[in-house]
Amino acid sequence: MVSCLVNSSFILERELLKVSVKGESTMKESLRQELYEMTKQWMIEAGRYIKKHLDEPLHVATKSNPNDLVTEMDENVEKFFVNKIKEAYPEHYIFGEEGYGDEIISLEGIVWIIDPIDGTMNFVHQKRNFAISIGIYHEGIGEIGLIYDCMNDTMYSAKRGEGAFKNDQQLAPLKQDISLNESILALNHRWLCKNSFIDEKVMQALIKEIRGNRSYGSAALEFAYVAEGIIDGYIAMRLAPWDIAAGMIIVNEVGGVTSNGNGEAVNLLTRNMIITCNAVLQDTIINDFMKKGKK
Ligand code: 2AM
Ligand code: CA
Repeated sequence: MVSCLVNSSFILERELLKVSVKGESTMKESLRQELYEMTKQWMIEAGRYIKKHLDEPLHVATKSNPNDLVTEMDENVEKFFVNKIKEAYPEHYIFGEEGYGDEIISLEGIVWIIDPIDGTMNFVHQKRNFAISIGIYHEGIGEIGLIYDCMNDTMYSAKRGEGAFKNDQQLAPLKQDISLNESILALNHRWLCKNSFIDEKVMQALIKEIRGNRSYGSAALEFAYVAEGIIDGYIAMRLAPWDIAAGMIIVNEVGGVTSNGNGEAVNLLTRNMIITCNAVLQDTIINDFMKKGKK
């Protein structure tokens, strides 16, 4: 827990570095394929471990606020990946939520961005609706995105430039012409209550415009559902790099876009306001709502 707090304060002080899910990369294809296959196997193994120990009593602690939970399962799963990665690829860097990886100050080299359990509150309260999320970046370019919903044995995956998949099924490109009043958006209640980032009345107007809203409580799964096309967009007020690193790569592979609330590239070394959806919805939501309501 302490290391996580240290982690959060460090990243706020770090130099800004814009990242990309596009562009040219020099990662060798053979290495990328190896990382992709091996990481999927490790995630399935970690999922088996989680399911095996699911009914054991948990010690639940809090981090940045009383609703920001961490359990020994979050820590054990992160340690599992750190051990595997450090043994197989000692030259790679690891940026993990629970702080067992490295102190990351830039995205140079190969950086694994790991959330061992995304949706810890769901894990604790529901024992479902959580996921393991791993994004692998090379020189700041997202190469591999993997989100594993172990309770449903569903793996969302993508390699840059090769499409996105739900298990073995390739995901269709996002519809680009969907209007706001036909859209389902994922967001949580914070947008609609008084808060320090945005005028809640402006966001209430957005809710009145859309067809429906959902809140799943796992940013990684919300990205995966955008990629799958079962929701049309997801907005979140403050997400950490590990919440979004894999999802950005997967959404990009179906023609979606991810940015901060100003429409700028996300900074993967700090927390960001996040919007992920198709480019037309992004333009409307940012210009007609987020920018208008910004405090
Ligand atoms: P986590 O479960 O890995 O902490 C919940 O709405 C979503 O927001 C989850 O994906 C959760 O990730 C993420 N989140 C990011 N920062 C959070 C915080 N400070 N408190 C609670 N959830 C947070
Ligand atoms: Ca987590």
